[in-house]
Order: sequence, then structure tokens, then C-alpha cells
Amino acid sequence: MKVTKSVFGYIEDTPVYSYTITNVNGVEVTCIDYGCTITRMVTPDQKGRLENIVLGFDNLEDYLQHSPYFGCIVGRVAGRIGGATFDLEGKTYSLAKNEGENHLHGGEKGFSHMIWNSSYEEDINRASVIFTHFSSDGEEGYPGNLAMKVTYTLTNDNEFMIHYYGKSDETTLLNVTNHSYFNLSGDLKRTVLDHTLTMKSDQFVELNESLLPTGTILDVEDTAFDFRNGQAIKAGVESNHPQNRLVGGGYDHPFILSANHCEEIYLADPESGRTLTVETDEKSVVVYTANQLSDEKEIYGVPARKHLGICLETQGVPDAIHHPNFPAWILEKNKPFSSVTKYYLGITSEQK
Ligand code: G6D
Repeated sequence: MKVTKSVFGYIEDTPVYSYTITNVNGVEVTCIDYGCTITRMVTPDQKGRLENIVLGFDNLEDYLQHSPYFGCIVGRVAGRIGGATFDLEGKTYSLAKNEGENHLHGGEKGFSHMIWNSSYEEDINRASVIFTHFSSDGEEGYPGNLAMKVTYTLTNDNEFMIHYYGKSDETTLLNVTNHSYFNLSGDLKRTVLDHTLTMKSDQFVELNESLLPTGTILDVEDTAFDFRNGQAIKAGVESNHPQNRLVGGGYDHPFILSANHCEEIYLADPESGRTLTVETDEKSVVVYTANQLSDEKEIYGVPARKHLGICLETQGVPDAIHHPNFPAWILEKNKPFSSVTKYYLGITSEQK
């Protein structure tokens, strides 16, 4: 399988490289080493039309100035950490307050805002782009020298995989995800409101006004958060549930997955026939329906607007460091972290 590499732009004098992997079906994934950002993902619709299905930009300046985490790797810790502080092994750590009094998505210069080392590998039926970053002790306030590796792999079976690997010489925190905004209509023809989502999840995490978890886990039963039998995304926009209203109409919530690696997350666009099946090692997925997407910048020539994309951020439950009832994401000293999330890029007529 073919990988093409080119210079996407420069940050000061440092080149930012772009990689495009193309498979035998014309499926393409383009990513850059700034934030390991996926800038384009091209897949066929049910009529074979190859179109882009993610929000992104075709130039570096727009990523630097206007990106609400389009397509990037988020960490060391995705989501919000309340009060931008945490205690670990008897020590208190202070983090950047980059969203009011809280810490969001790894801080001012987290994984999403740095140039990673990059390389690629080509094989007959798959190709990968490998990103590495050495996060020094104290980077963005986190303890431990953390060696990170993120590998994007595309196969000839239209499967895209992300493998996350991390190892630290001191106990630290690690809760990493990819923040792609998907839109299966193709070239952003429509919002995602008529996309249907089916998820193996019985519970979701209640948020407060700062969009931090309250610590309460709610049942999805009889709410617009019940995706077990599939429903349109617009259910959350039309819902009067206080949690849908709190986030501005839609979703911005962690869902607790009740199963892994059994098609636990299934997004479909009836009109294009495109589907996206997500399987993950992770215990939760933050579903964010771009409720805060502003119209400040066109996206591939399309006016940006609310609900133009949906994020399916597989990860540990946010702010778990402050909630003993949430599964922890403490990375023990010298114990490697390894997690895989798979995305199967399909169409409704085919059987996976
Ligand atoms: C908003 O609350 C949302 C986050 O979940 C999202 O990651 C960010 O926008 C891009 O802050």
C-alpha cells in the first residue's frame, strides 16, 4: 500500500510533514505530524463516490489559529481536570488553567499542539504512520518522563486503527484519545443531525455547568441518551433533558461502554449509505456533537456550523482522578500503556 509524504507547512523553521495512505479501494487517510492530526479521510458512499468524512483544514495556519481540536491526538489527559490540579502519591500537581479554572485536553501545549517525530511503513495490505514524542517530566505540569507512540494504520479491508502506547519513568496520568469530527454525508454536504448512532452503553456521565463530571452516572433508559437500539443524533438536539440543554443542544458526554470489540459504536448516514463502526479497548467514549463549533472559519469551503461533525473520543472516563467511582487512568511507573481503537469504514449494503 502507498504512502505519500509532503511538507504541509512550517512552524518557525521546523517542517510539518503530511502523510497520505491510500488503499486499493481508494480509501485515503491524510495526517500531519502537528498533533498527529487527521486532516482528511476519504471513503466511498453507496454509489462509490469518494468524499471526505472528517472536519479539517488544507493548511497549517488554519490549524494553528482556528482548530477546535479537529482530528488531533489529545493528551496527556483528554477532557477536563477540575481545578487544574490533582494529587498523586502524596504530591499535589498544578496544571495549566486553559479553560476558566479547569484544565482542558492536556493544557496550552498538550499533545495536540506539538510536532511529533514521524515515519511510515508500507506493506502489501496495510500501511502505517508512526508518531513518537518524548514528554519530559513536568511538561504541562505532569510528572514523569513519558515516551509516547501513536500509530495510524490503514488496511485494504477499509479498517483504520489507532494504537496508543506510553511508558513513564514515574507514576503519572495518561488518558489519550483522537478528536476527529466525523461527518459521513461526504464533503460536509449536511450536518450530522440525521446520522444514526447505535451504541452498547447503558450509562452516561452527568456533567455540571463547567462540563465537568459531577461524579453521578445516569441510566440512559427513557432518555435521548439511549442509543442501544439506534437513534438519530437530532434526538439530543430536540430533547428537553437538562443534560442535552446544558451542553447547548446535543451531546458532549462520556458514555460508559458495556462491551468492547463487538461493534460497540456504530454511526451511519442513511442518505450516503456510509457507516463507521468503532471498536475499542477503552471503557468509555465521549460523544461530542460540535455544539460549540463557531462559524468563524470555512472548512474545506463549507461554512462551519453547529452539529457539522460528531466526535467519538474513546478514552477513560474524564476527570477520573477526582472520582474514585470512575475507573482510574493512573499510569504506573515503568508499566507500559497500550490501547487500540479500530474504525471500520463501511457502507450499509455490505456485511462487515
Ligand atoms: C468543547 O466541551 C467541548 C469539548 O468536549 C470539546 O472537546 C471541545 O469543545 C473541542 O469544549
